[in-house]
Amino acid sequence: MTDESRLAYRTCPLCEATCGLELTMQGDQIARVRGDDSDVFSKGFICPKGASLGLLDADADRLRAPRVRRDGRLVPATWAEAFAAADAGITRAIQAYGRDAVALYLGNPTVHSLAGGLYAGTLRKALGSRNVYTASTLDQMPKHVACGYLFGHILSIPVPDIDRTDFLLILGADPHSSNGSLWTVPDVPGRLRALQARGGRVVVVDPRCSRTAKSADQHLPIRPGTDAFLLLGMAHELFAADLVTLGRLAEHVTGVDDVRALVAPFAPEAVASRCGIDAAMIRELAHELAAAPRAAVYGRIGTTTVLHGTVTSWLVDVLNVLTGNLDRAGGAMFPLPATSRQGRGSGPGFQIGRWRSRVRGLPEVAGEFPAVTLADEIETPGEGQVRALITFAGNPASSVPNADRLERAIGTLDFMVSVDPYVNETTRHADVILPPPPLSQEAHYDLAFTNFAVRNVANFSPPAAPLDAGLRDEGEIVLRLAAIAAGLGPDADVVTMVSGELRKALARVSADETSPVFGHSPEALWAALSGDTAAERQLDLRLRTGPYGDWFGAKPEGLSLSVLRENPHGVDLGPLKPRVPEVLRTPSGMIELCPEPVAVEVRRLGATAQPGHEFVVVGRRHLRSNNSWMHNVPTLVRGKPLCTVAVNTMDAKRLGLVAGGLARVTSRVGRVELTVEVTDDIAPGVISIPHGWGHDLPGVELTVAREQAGVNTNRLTDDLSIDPLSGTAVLNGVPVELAPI
Ligand SMILES: Nc1nc2c(c(=O)[nH]1)N[C@H]1C(S)=C(S)[C@@H](COP(=O)(O)OP(=O)(O)OC[C@H]3O[C@@H](n4cnc5c(=O)[nH]c(N)nc54)[C@H](O)[C@@H]3O)O[C@H]1N2
Ligand SMILES: Nc1nc2c(c(=O)[nH]1)N[C@H]1C(S)=C(S)[C@@H](COP(=O)(O)OP(=O)(O)OC[C@H]3O[C@@H](n4cnc5c(=O)[nH]c(N)nc54)[C@H](O)[C@@H]3O)O[C@H]1N2
Ligand code: SF4
Ligand SMILES: [Mo]
Repeated sequence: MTDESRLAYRTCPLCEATCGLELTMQGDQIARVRGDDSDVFSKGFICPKGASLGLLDADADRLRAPRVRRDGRLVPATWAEAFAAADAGITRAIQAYGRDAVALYLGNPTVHSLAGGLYAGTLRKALGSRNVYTASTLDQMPKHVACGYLFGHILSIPVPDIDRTDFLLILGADPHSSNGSLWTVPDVPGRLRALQARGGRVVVVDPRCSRTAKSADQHLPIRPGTDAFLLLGMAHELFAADLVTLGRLAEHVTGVDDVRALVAPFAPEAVASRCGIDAAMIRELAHELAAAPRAAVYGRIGTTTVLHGTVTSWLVDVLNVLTGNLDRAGGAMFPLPATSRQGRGSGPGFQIGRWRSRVRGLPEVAGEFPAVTLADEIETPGEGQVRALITFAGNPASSVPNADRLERAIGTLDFMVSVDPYVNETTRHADVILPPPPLSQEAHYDLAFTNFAVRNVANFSPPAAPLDAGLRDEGEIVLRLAAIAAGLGPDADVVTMVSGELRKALARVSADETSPVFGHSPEALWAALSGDTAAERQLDLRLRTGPYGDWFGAKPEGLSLSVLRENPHGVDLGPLKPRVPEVLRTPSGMIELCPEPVAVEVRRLGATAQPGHEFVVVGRRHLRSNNSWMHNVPTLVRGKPLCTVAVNTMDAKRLGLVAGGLARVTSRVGRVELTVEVTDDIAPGVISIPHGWGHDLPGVELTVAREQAGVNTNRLTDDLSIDPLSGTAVLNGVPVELAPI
């Protein structure tokens, strides 16, 4: 190592907050990580995960060469051998059984990288299989469906304008721990404090008194899975007390009277016993929301990964609309990312079920099937049975309900290839593992989370260090898999392939009369693009033709990749601005407040019986953990074990459970045994277990994580239990039995 050190700036890709990091590079290694005080968005904020980027990159268990299975063992191989093996396995499966026999699972980190943002779609298209699965149906798909119906596009998701609001109602989210989700908001704690300091109020609805709930002005414990009832009661009260004020949106909303009729059976008295919040409180909350000058309702994991996820997610924005808070400063607003195209105010709208899954007949949503049904498609014989699997940045054996069953199913596949840096619970079953480079060696631009950012910003991070000899750029790895899936073989010229795609895109924009470069010659555009790689040139095109772009010279002050390179701390594009009606893509050009598929579910909800389980399990997140894959960083897992079952004090006493002792938790599908934490922070009848643990399976090569293995809570969650509209797994509110050991 040399003494010479230099600073490099980059956007943290580990969670949705997109903090700016300042890396001190010692040679090509990260010697120190700090929050970038000059970052236009995060202004120096950092969390323990971002601070561990150097350790993550240097992790000794990170694969630095591909692995290929030989005689049953995963052994190091050259890239040529690995791609040849991938080609043989995928081509054989397609030729023998057809394209649907090859399933694709796209995991959470695919939305945190340029490789995923630009090329996951290329891989999907090249594969042409209906068996596409992603983490979305373990997460936010209900929000996509609700917003698809309401606003016409699955990415038109409003976010609370935290810096200007006076009242924030948070349901089923703990942004103090998660740093925000579908809400890109670096330094949530600081911004919430500022909200309170200017006289605003924060109310948190959560069965657990989370870190966010502790910092809030009010915490309302709710029975898991019942937020829909609370929100229906609030909507009922808004109508009953004549508090509905659409404001500027009045001429852009249809279906308000239909919603009034739909919520009629859900008076606060009728829903109180369902959600465990009393009627007077529900009324008060509705009045407070209506009275606040500027307010926003926000729901996350506890409102999506539940039985009525789509209805609940829809209600969140129904309340924003009914109180006149949608699309106004300080309310719930639509960001306008630098790489987006502004719309025309209407479009084809949104639908689900254009095709159905083979075994359970579940509807396609956004082109994919529910992750919970992957095991069915692998296990059930017949035409179209899944025989091979590609995983890209996913750990489904850890993340998907009824994990034991999915694990067994994955073990029976003819072939599996994974793009992943680790040999973990999932990839231990792979025949080929293709590792991406350390994060600091990749260029980064946040294509996904700028869609949900509370300020419009743009940051580009060039690689902080050159690619290690022996590694491949992740984009190239994914493109090569796409070429293999397309039948072009393992040695296809992928650079020419993407250049061809880029030239087609240039031809399209220059022929599109709504594009700012309509009529330009594609050749001239091609010559004007900058970027060291095809990915960077693609990014340059999107930035330059985007809403803040330089439009290839027409707006000389506008954005381009070169401008972002000159501004390593990012470019601030200002606070969010109203976007209705331009943002809408519904056929009517209106906000369609009462979509019939959602209304059907609401009517059904009224008729459901009150379940009588003694215990239900919910999840939680910890600042030092990140889903299933960051437990191999010693500084993050040091100290008290994070994977425990939290039990209410009274429940513990009654069952004879003691802090630090062991409990057995049993559900319809499985059983786990883990350490008990006794606390008043969780409501009686509810227990909480974090996900992403259980690293002690045979063959897992995670030395540190193995020491603090924990158990996989998805051995309890039930693959038969889903939100009917979105197919999203029920991860919160799962009935279980609890007993001491
Ligand atoms: N019970 C329960 N289950 C849950 C949840 C819950 O709250 N409760 N949460 C759900 C949610 S919200 C989500 S998003 C899913 C997440 O579940 P998954 O989509 O399975 O993703 P992760 O657990 O984040 O695992 C990421 C995988 O990508 C690999 N990886 C990390 N970085 C990179 C990279 O840069 N490139 C590549 N190619 N690979 C990389 C890791 O080694 C790991 O294998 O889990 C879901 N499962
Ligand atoms: N540190 C850290 N940050 C992360 C992640 C991580 O694993 N660790 N994962 C990232 C990912 S993939 C995602 S999707 C986001 C998720 O971001 P968040 O949604 O903020 O996730 P959680 O921290 O799990 O908070 C969910 C809260 O919902 C509560 N809850 C459970 N069931 C219910 C219910 O029925 N009703 C209500 N009202 N509340 C309920 C839980 O008690 C919990 O406090 O976080 C992201 N950020
Ligand atoms: S909050 Fe998220 S983006 Fe910010 S440093 Fe932590 S992991 Fe990175
Ligand atoms: Mo997630």
